Amino acid sequence: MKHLFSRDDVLLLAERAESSKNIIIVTHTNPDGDAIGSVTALGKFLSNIGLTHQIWTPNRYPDYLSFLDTSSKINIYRNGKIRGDFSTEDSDLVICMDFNQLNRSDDLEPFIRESGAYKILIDHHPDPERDSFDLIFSAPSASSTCECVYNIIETLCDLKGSYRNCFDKSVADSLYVGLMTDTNNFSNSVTPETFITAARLIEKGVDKELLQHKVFGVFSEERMRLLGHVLLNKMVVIPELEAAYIVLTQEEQQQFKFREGDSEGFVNMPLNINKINISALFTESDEYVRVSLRSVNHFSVNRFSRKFFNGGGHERAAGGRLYLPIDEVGRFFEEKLKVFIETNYLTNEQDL
Ligand SMILES: [Mn+2]
Repeated sequence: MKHLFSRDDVLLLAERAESSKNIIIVTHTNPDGDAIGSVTALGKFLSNIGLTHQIWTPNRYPDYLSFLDTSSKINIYRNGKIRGDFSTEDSDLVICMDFNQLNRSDDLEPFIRESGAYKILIDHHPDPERDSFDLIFSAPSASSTCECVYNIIETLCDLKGSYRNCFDKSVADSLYVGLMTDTNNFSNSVTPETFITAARLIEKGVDKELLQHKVFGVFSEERMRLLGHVLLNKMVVIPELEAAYIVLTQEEQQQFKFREGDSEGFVNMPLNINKINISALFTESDEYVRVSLRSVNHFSVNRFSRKFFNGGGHERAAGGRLYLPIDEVGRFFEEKLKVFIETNYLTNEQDL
C-alpha cells in the first residue's frame, strides 16, 4: 500500500482523538455510500479502540445504507421537518468526511464554523477549504473517502500494533461500500490502489456479492418503473452538445413513491449512449433543484458546476443546486452548457 498521508499527520489524528472527550463526525448533505461508509467505518474503528463519538448527517440518507450503522450511531439533523439537537459546544474534535467545502454540511455548517473544536478533514474532492480546518487529509487521487480512511487506519495500525485487531470485518464492510459506490461498482476513478484496497478488505472477510446485493439489488418496484419512465419520457438528448439531461419533478416523485436514494445512478444512464459525453439530472425539492452532473471526457463538471450550479465536486462527477422553477431548468442547462463549451472549456482544454 502506498501511504497517502504522512505518518506524523496520522499520529496527530490519533493523539487528538485519544485526548478528546467529545468527538463529532460529520458528513455532507444527501449522504451517499461513501459518506455513510466513511463515517461508520471511522466510527466503528474509534469504538473498537475504546473512544466514544457521535455521528451526524445534515439530512436523511438512503435506507439501504442503514445496515452499515451497526450500533445505531448515526444522528440525522434534519429528518423531514423535525430537526435534531446538534451542537458543537462541548466538542473538542470535529472530523468532517467526504466533502471539501464546509457549506456541503448544509445546516450543520454554522455550528462547525463557530466551534472552537479542533477540526480535521478527511476527503478526496479537489481544492479543500483549507482555512477552515486544523488538519487535512486530502487525496484527490483516491477513489473515495473510504479509500483514504483505509489508508489512515492501515498507517495507524502499522504505527500502533495494538490497534491491528480493532480493524475488524464490520469496519471493512463500511469501507468496501464506499469504494463500490463512489466508483460506480469499480468502473470510474479506480486506480491500482483502489483494487489493492478492495482486495485487502475482502481478506478481512468482506462478502462482496452480499454487499453488492445489499446496495445495488434492493430497489423498490416503483423505483424500477420510475427509471423506465425517465428514460422513455424524460431524457432529453442534445447530440450537437454531446449531452443529455433528465428533469425529475416533485409530482413524478410522488407518483412513483420516491424515496431518498431512488435516483442513484440515473445520471449515469445517458452516458451509455454513443457520443453522449455529458449528463445531468435535475431533481426538484421543496427548497431548490438538486443538480447532478457527469462527464466521460475532459469536460470538467466540477468547474461547470462551480460556475453555474452553486456546487462542485470532481472533474467528472459533481453536484450543485439551482434556485429556479423546475420548468426553466432544462433551458438554463442548455444555455449555460453552450456558453461553457464555447468559452471556458475550449480555452482551458489543454490544461485539464
Ligand atoms: Mn466520496
